[in-house]
Amino acid sequence: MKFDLNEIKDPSFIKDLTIDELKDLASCLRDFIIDKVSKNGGHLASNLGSVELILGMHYVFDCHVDKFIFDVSHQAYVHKILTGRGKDFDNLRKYNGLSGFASYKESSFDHWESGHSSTSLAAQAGYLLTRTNKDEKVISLIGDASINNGIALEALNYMGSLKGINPIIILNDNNMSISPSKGFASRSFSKLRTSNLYQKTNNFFANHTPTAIRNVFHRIKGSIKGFILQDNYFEDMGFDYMGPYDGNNIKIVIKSLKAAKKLNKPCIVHFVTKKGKGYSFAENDKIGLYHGVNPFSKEEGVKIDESTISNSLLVANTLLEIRKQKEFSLITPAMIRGSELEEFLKEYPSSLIDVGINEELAACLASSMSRRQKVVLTLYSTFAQRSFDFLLNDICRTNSPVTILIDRADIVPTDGDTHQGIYDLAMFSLMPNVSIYQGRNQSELRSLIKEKFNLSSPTVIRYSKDSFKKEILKDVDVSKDFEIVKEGKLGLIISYGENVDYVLSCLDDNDLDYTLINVRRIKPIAKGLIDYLIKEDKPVLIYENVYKNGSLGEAIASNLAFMNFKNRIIAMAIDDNLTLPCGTREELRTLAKLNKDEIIKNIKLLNKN
Ligand SMILES: Cc1ncc(C[n+]2csc(CCOP(=O)(O)OP(=O)(O)O)c2C)c(N)n1
Repeated sequence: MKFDLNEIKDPSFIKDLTIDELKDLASCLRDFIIDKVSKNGGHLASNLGSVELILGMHYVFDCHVDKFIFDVSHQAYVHKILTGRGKDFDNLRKYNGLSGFASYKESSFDHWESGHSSTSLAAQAGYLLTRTNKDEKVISLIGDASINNGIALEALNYMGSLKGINPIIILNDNNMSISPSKGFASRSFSKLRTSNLYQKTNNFFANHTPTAIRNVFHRIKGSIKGFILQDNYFEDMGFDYMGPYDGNNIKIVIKSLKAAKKLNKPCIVHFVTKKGKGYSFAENDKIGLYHGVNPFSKEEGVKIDESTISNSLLVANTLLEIRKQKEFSLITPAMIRGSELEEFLKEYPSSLIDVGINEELAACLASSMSRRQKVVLTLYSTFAQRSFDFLLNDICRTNSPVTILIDRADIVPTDGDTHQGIYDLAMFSLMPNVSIYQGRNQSELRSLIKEKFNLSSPTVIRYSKDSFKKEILKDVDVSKDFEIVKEGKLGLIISYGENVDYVLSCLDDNDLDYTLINVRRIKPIAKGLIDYLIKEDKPVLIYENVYKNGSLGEAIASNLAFMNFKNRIIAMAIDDNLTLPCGTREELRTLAKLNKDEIIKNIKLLNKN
């Protein structure tokens, strides 16, 4: 049977389908997802792996009454299609297009938007505590890596102790985060998963037996489970545990979800799925290449562009260079793939610590380890927010010499407002003892990492999610905190990172006679910069791609105000309350009034009486 997924307006129709028709629908959904993601990029493997689970949720529960909560919500494409958004997939992750995550704006069937991992169980508790219709079920879908994060475990612990709220948690266990999952719990799942006899018996009973026999099995199952698996921490936390079941078998999924629905107790239904199911390249992927992808050829699979190099890889290569000379530990929270640390892992496996999706743990660990050895911590700007207290209280307050590498800083294209790198500067700006750097290009970035590596205080080095043509890198003298890129008579323009050359091209193309300053140290404000501005005594414009509160512009303006500076100061940054959706960097700069037209407009204002 064929389905036109663009025509689906409401998921209710699936309740009338036979198992064979549901299998056809699953296959159609997979083809559709592979096709659309190959054209637009997006989260591929997680969506392919969870097709039957989400079909099962919509089959067994009623999304008009019940609330579905997707963890991260990177795997919610099937839910989007079934709730009427199939027709919008040509604009997936484009400006004004469909978000790659659940979105309140997009649909009244999306009850939790996060983009950040492991919040679904807390959200589920919130919905259950505020429920007025006692027939409403609240069901969360969470991956095996995300359930091991601190907040997820806190929510489990909390919900397990509550009477009468009966959460249903669907655990989607593919033994993968982006790369293979980490930690004790992952080993414990793996014990559950690989107890083949147990799983096969489970699936057999879920699939074949009438309810009465299944109930008998359910009763004796505890002792089999105890014998084979010894313990199960979900049960210790107050949940009824069901599974593990084959989560890519729609018949089994439906039967087990129906059983969970009837149970009326807090329960976890554990499904084992195949990440990337239905697309052989993704099924065979061991490193997470198909977790999130850029557009690619369906026939050839994802190809790595050898002519360019991302900032992430450049940083990883620089760390390898340093590691060859000097021992240090490198901590990453589940981002071996995103931070391109595969080579580092291969060369120095015992120096690379992957703590799973636990940014708080990563930062706290970095602080204590740094008391005895050199530590580098890599974090995406947006996920660094999760570790705010540990960065502030444990690393910066204590002046611990941790090098913190902030990837995906500044405006981030395509992922939307949950993944922007525009807040970390404000966050670090208020922390004591920390120095914050950014390089104008890859040569500068590499030199900054090498030069600032041995500082005895917390050091942040930011870089964007960008790739550049491969070229021979130069050693740049970064001992000066700022450099004059070009001199002009009418005023002074200050920027940092790749924005320096963005502004430079704007000045050159329009013959604007202004001095351009590349700042390498953002905090404390580059040594000598304020004195230089006072001495020059000209209007100043500061151009950044971060949130205005806590920006360099704000810091320079307040410093100059204290010095009784009389010239005009304009700070171009992202205004309060503006969040940046999906789009190219240029589209987002335009939305934030930070494109070249706006730069020119503001430069003209500098000298206006
Ligand atoms: C706080 C936070 N850290 C990191 C990420 C990046 N991230 C997105 S999905 C993902 C892996 C999730 O693994 P799992 O929960 O097992 O789901 P799967 O994708 O395997 O289905 C990671 C690390 C994130 N979204 N949020």
